Amino acid sequence: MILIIGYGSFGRKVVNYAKTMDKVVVIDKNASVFESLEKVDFNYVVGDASEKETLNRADIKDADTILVLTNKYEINKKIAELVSELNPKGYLIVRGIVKYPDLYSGINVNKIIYPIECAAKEVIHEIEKSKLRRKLMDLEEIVMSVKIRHNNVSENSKLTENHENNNNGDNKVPFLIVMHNNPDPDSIASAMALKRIMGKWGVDSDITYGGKIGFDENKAMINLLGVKLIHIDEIDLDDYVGIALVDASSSKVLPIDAKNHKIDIIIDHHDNGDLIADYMDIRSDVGAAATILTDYLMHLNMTPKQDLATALYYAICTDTNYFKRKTSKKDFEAAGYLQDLMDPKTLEMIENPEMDTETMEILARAIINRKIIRSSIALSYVGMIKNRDALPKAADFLLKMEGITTTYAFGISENKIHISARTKDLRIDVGDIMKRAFGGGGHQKSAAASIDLGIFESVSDKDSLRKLVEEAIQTKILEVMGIEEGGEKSKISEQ
Ligand SMILES: [Mn+2]
Repeated sequence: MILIIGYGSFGRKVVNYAKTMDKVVVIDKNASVFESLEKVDFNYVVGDASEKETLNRADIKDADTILVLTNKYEINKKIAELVSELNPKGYLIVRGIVKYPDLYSGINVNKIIYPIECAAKEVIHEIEKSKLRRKLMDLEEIVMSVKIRHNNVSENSKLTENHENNNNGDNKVPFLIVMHNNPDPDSIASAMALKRIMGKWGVDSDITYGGKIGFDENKAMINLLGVKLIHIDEIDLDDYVGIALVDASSSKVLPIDAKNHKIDIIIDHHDNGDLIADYMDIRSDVGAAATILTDYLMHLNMTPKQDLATALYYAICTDTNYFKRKTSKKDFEAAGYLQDLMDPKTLEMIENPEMDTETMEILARAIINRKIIRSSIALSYVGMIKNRDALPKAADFLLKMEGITTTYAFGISENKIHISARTKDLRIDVGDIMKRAFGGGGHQKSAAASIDLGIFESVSDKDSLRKLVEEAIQTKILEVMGIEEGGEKSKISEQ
């Protein structure tokens, strides 16, 4: 039972909602407030709730929740004192006043609510919404202005068709959406969403990237969701009128010379940016750019289709490391919204992509070739590799072995020795080790380095090369880790 004390304008509202949830009993000392009602579909008691007798008449002991909502604060306090005495187990909610923050001190109150504050918060929420609405209007305006520029270029090129015209305007696409080098799921999903939004406004766009699509998960994401990406090497920037950046605002991570190019749109969540654009939405408080774009879709009433919802959801998951890294309320909101729209089966396939044979072979070689030092460090030379992404996987894989807490996997690709290191030992900083040993870098838990093959390049015999590389890398790593090889040698075993 819910007991509500005070049937004024506020109490009335609360009663309307509460009676859909449970049996409601209302107390008010003014009988006329009930008389004016056409239909009374709750129980009520007329009387002064600051008196025990009235509370007992309302069966105070049966109440699970008691709300004290009159607008007389001194009276509320009196009632609250009495209620907590008569029904100490009930959940007591009282109406507070900001002016007297200590009004209920010493009383066992579960929750104090401030109706005016609540209303003010709602107003703020609406202001935020109106700000975003305004922002999206700006975005649309800029997108449309690029479309107009694009139409003009097309017209002009038609007029000059007979002249030595090198750029046929008909081939031009209004927008190029540029992702950062080696794009991750967040940049891919954000680009997809922006392309969809522009499409809704009738503006075409292409998505481009530099570097390469690493990780099998990212490749699976692109293949399974049918995302069309064009490598920057196949792009002529002159074919585009407008440029938009997603998940990036720093010229250092982009495949184009962004500093010497007009940028129209930047949507990002990194705060290290050095670029400016006509439209900028950089929110460093959110965990993923996909959160910002999901916010856009929600406000534009554009419910994302399954493919886009899956991409955005996966993007938020990976950028926040499944909500373990910096995750804001906005990220949770966006993920919650997308969860109902995405396809869990596709997500499962993206998260667990089929492994290619080469990677599998390299994992196998990492296991077979491993050398265990001090029974917790695994070093493994995997030989020649075509796909360098297999190395970090091999290092991860070795870390799964019983008793192993630090791993180094290394192999040769394009005249370089590449090394990937992992550790779950908090006392070991592999980022620092890779840096000191080979000038590489990374974090405490994971790091990598590459060094020139140098004089080893001339060694043609596979076995000799293997011995030389193994010896050199191992010696250097152990030296930097402060492990004396001589004294330890007996402990090195080829299990
Ligand atoms: Mn991101």
